[in-house]
Amino acid sequence: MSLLKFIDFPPLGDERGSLVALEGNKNVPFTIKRVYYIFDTKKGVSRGFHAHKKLQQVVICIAGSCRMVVDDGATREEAWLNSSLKGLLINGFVWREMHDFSDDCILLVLASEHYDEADYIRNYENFLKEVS
Ligand code: T46
Repeated sequence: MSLLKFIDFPPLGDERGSLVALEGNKNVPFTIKRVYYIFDTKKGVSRGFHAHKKLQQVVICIAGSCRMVVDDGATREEAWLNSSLKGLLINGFVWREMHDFSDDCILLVLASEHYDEADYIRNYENFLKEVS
């Protein structure tokens, strides 16, 4: 089974334009406790390089594009995020990296938990030990 679990968010648009609604426990499969966005990432910079233990997140690229890598310790997969109509669901114990941000990239992230640095695994060797 692929690690790349995309959720479709059909636009509720009309002749004026488009709108997407994100609702916890409806089209987002958890209660949303935190929302953050990543923008203005500098040229050539990659982000992420960590996993979470408990946290679930949905990552939506609402402008521009970037390349997302996900890795469960056995399989590594990647996909371009470039649509505001698709969210990538990332569950616990998945290593993630974000590369090749376009200048205009904005990633909107919905998270199942409040920020907790203790939930991060920021070292890849430790991550492999935890998942093995
Ligand atoms: C993830 C990817 C997609 C906070 O204080 N509160 C927050 O809610 C977050 C997310 C971060 N921070 C602080 C911690 C760091 O000092 O903001 C700084 C940058 O965070 P970090 O280096 O973890 O950012 P990214 O872009 O590497 O990763 C983030 C999320 O942390 C992570 O959960 O999955 O985006």
